[in-house]
Amino acid sequence: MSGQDLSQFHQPINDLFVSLATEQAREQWKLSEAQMTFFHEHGYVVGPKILTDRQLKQLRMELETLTEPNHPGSEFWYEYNSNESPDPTRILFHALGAWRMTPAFHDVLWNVAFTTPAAQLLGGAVRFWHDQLFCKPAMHGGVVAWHQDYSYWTRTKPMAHLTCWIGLDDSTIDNGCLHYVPGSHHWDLLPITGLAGDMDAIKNVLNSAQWRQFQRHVPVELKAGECVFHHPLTIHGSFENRTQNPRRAVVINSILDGVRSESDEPLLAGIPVIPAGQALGGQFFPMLYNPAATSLSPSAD
Ligand SMILES: O=C(O)CCC(=O)C(=O)O
Repeated sequence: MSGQDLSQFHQPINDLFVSLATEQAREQWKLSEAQMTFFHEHGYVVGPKILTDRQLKQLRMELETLTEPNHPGSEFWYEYNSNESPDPTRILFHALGAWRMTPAFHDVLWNVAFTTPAAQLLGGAVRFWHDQLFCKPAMHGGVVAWHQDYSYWTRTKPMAHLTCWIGLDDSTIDNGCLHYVPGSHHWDLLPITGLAGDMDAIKNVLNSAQWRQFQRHVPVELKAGECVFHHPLTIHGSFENRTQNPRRAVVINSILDGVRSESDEPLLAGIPVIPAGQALGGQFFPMLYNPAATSLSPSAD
């Protein structure tokens, strides 16, 4: 069923999120020096609560429509897996491209509460790479196996990428919150061992020192609307949802402006090629925030 492709709009459509703010107003969203140090040391850092209850409610409502396979605009997904897990009794809903279909998933990209810390962690202008939805239904939600995000993104260079994971529900050890291997962002890039299904597959590609470090992985429990940022090499994964409620999340993957295509194939399914060597930009990779642009008007591409 056809809908409007919201990727043609490079600023928010509604006023649910604040997208423009003075430097002074952005202060409240900035990570402290201690948080920045923690990120550089451990490869992840818990950020602020970046969604209000009203925003959460709207995102959850839109998510419900997006999980119906033939909803309006479903032709715009880059990837859509009602269950990415190989086990039909363990469900992992995983989809890329929601920003093109519904207003809140579109507008959340420009949320100052996200763009401000993202610019600090990237060290400059924040450009959009893609979004992801990860949802584990009540009682039988599947795992997200241990991985490094950049192993899926080597078609873009240099590695100057950032992931922001935002809970749409409280995430806990019991419902399958994220776990990180602190310090693993200093490791080399490991081979892909699969995204859904096998939590043990990672063992096959770790050396003995990495295996020892891996066993010290830590859970990050968050309240709904809170976020955690991680480095593109930080090993992370999440276990099953064993609770009576869903565990849903939206992920914003961003890049430092200037990251280039490394491929003459489409970088995401169904979009035009950005030839190798050319910086990402245009309709599908909008600028989200450029701290060097002083104006309060929306930034141009
Ligand atoms: O939501 C999850 O459990 C996994 C998220 C993830 O792997 C990611 O954000 O890269």
